[in-house]
Amino acid sequence: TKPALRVAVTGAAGQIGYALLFRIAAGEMLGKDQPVILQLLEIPDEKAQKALNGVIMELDDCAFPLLQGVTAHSDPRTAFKDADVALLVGARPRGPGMERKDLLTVNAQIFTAQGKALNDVASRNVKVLVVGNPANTNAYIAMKSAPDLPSRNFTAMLRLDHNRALTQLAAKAGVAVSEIEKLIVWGNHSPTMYPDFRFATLAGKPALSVVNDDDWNRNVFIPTVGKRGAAIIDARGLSSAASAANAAIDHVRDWILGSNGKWVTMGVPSDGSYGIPEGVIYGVPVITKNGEYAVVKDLEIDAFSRERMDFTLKELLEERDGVKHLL
Ligand code: NAX
Repeated sequence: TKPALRVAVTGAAGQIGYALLFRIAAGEMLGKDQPVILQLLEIPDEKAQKALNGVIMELDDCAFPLLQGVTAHSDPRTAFKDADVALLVGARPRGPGMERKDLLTVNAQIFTAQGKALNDVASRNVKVLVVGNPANTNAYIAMKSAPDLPSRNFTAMLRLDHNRALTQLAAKAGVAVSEIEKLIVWGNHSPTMYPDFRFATLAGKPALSVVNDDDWNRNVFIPTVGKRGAAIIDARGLSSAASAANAAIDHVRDWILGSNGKWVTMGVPSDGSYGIPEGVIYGVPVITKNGEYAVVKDLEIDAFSRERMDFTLKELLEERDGVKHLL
């Protein structure tokens, strides 16, 4: 059998953690033949640690054949030790009366510390996925705080937005989600993101030949995908958890095991293509193979798309400027 991979998960006692850990332990993220060790981080707070212990008791009670160990941590320097994969889910949510600027600042402190810890103790090829919001900027901060690790290994989660867009397009076109390829969500994981189906195919046919409805694109598709997080909170009274965990699994599984030639969306540090300044963590189409991703290049960007892509970029640059003095 293969040697176990170490998967660190932060915010492990939170609601996404609860929807995520059991699926990782069941082999849904790294493969049904891949043993795993879970290294779980929570804040030192007594209640959080007690809740984390309860989650571990339930993991124990599943007797997962692939789960070779689980440890609880309150310090990122022990949680990230030798980690092969790090899922940074825990973050400070916006509290009452908190400005966006304050949110950026408290999270910058968390992700600076976690980036440094990854830099010092994780596997030299650790693959990092940031889920905790503001995800792109948190990933940027962690990347900047880990100069000894490859920047390309720091990614942010746009996959939930990608999956949401797949379902909206499938419903409009009357096809199965599995028949859609080449969908993209550009930019920031925020309502400014730009879901783009100009290159998509439906069962091999250009999506634009089936769904040629500019009004639907502008006034239904883009806002529905962009505001889906808020719609879930409104309906459930809680933010997306199972679908977020599912997207995290999709993201890491495809990154490590490959996307079989299909396009998937990942937030990755820009290499300068599409006019996105180098290093900005931006959602782009990628194809993954053998543990690496390659950005799909040279797609034509029309005037409407340029405008949308610059709009979401502007927000990311503002977030970056807001934390510059802390890095
Ligand atoms: P919860 O509040 O249920 O859980 C978060 C957990 O993280 C808590 O148990 C908390 O104690 C812990 N935590 C906070 N700071 C920590 C730190 N410094 N180290 C370790 N643990 C820490 O939130 P949940 O619903 O699980 O959501 C987690 C994050 O995902 C939030 O920031 C949320 O905004 C973000 N999301 C991101 C999505 C995306 O697509 N990128 C979608 C879903 C979700 O909204």
